[in-house]
Amino acid sequence: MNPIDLRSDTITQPSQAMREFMMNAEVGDDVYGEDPTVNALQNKICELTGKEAALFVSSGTQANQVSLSAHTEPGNEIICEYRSHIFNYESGAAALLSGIQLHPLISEYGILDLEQVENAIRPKEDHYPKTRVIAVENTHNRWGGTIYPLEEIKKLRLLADEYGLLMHLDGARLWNASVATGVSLKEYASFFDSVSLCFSKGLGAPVGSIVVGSKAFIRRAHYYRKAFGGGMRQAGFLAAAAIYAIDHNFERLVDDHRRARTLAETINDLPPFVVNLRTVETNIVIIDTSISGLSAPYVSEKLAENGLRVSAISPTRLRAVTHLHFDDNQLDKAIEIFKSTKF
Ligand code: TLP
Repeated sequence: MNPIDLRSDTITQPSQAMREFMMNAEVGDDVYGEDPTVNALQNKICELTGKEAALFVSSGTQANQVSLSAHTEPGNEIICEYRSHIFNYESGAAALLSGIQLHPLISEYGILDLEQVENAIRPKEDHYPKTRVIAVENTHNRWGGTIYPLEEIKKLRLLADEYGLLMHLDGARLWNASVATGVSLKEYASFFDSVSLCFSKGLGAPVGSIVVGSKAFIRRAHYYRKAFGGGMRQAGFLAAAAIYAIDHNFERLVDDHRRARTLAETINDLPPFVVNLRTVETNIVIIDTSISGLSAPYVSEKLAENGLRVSAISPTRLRAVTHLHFDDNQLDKAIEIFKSTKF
């Protein structure tokens, strides 16, 4: 039997219907701006987010990094959250590619404290780096798929405006936040200068992300995409998968959220493991193994032996992510494996 794979929502395979849609895509050279399917995707996302312009890119990391480059000059500083993807999981790219530094702030659930942010904004004096951008993540991966409340985003925007700062949203899973809250992508995006979105997470496309913002911002992002080696040619095959994914797999994210909730509640009731249910707002479940005295890598190895794959994201924390291929049947099996595994 194939193992149940909850390491990430990135592991899904394109369905037959998605493959056929990809295969039939009209394509052209996107470096010349001549791929009709890439252009159609970019227009579709502009409509969905209410932004002037969009740029299809190869990955969520590239979407974030072209955005940061387009917003900054070397030596600038970005305020972000300490568990954020741009700080932890992008291979030091902000320093490597843009020559900027990140100023991470400790938070609860990925939601920045306004006073802390205000204190982190540098005085305009030559000893200091220039603070340029406030970056937030919604949903927040390492915090367990938490949603950044719209009211907090609004307050942050007011603060950013007061200090003349830009705002970037790592919205790799903004789809999940939108489906869970009913807040449209457009409404979320309206508070940001740039937003990145991924097609290869819960939406189930094989490759691809996009970044949106003003025309002037996207012009700069376009330069950096090329400079970072991200200019793709007949990329319409991939853009077609993204179009298909939005049309077929966006609304169904509620099912992933429901299954994550059930999984979280069940695991939390099993004596050796703890899930902070406050964090389970979308499709990610973080399981704390510390009370059991067992390490997360050990627990993950034991589960894998019994056919369930999850990732150990720290010595005492496991991550399980629900997705397109994880149905109710698999949910029952996953719970059974958790209950029956001898740790
Ligand atoms: N996250 C991946 C890993 O990198 C951890 C995952 O399995 O969840 N922003 C956020 C919030 C993300 O979670 C990710 C991917 C990215 C950006 C980067 O996307 P890719 O992997 O396409 O570069």
